[in-house]
Amino acid sequence: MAAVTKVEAGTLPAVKLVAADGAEIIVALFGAHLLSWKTADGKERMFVSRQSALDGSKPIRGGVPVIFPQFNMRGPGPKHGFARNVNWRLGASGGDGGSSFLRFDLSDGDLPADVAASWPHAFALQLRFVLSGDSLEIDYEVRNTGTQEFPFGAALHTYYDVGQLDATSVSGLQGVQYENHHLQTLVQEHPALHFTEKQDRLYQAPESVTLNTADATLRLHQEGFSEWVVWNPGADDARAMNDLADDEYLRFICIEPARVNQQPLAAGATWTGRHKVSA
Ligand code: TA6
Repeated sequence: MAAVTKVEAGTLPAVKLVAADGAEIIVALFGAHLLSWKTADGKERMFVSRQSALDGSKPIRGGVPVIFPQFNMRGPGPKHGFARNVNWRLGASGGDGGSSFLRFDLSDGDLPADVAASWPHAFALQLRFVLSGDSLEIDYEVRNTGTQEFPFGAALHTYYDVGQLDATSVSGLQGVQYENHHLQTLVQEHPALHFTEKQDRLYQAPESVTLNTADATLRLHQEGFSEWVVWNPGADDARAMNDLADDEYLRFICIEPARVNQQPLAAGATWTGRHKVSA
């Protein structure tokens, strides 16, 4: 039987799900933010900075920030949107022998007045974290509950604990077009992407890529999104970030299923994105 308990992360209320096989996740209500995913062997798969705020004063540095309604500065609102900065509700939880889940909800009625005023649309978001064996699936749903279309971008800004950056690579991107942080459009030549300097790339998404680290291989699969964003800040950007210790960029990379450009969602319509990570 799966067990669901209330826990605290820093001062943030969070929910812990332990599956029948011992795999577990911890999700903060602030941002419906996944803070930890341990497979049944006890191995932590997510990275969270030891300097991250865990008190609701700013976004959490690590885990899985939920991006909505804009990616980075690709929209008129705050960087990466507001969904990672507000409290969600635990909507449901459960499990049947093989898999177990937590579901979090956020709709316009949950927003603080200033946020609601800055984004005056009727919407309902759902995020479902499903554990089954050595896989974690995150199902992301955006519903337009209003009478007019709205534009949105979205992402699951996943920070993986890679242990050792210089032993890490991402494969499955050979021949795929990407835009780098100098806004150049290029095609990846090499079978594997290594991390010897800052990387901030938007790839036209193949459905699956593989993350290879010194001691693990993770298969990442996405549906419904349009890009993979691959990011590591490198030494200089890391030094400039006050919620990341100077050496911590050596411990993580982000690989994010994303819909980087805001695109319209018609009144009454629903968009779904799925991200499955298999160890
Ligand atoms: O997804 C990569 C990215 O857009 C980078 O450009 C970098 O800024 C990163 O997100 C982190 O953004 P944050 O607002 O969390 O500092």
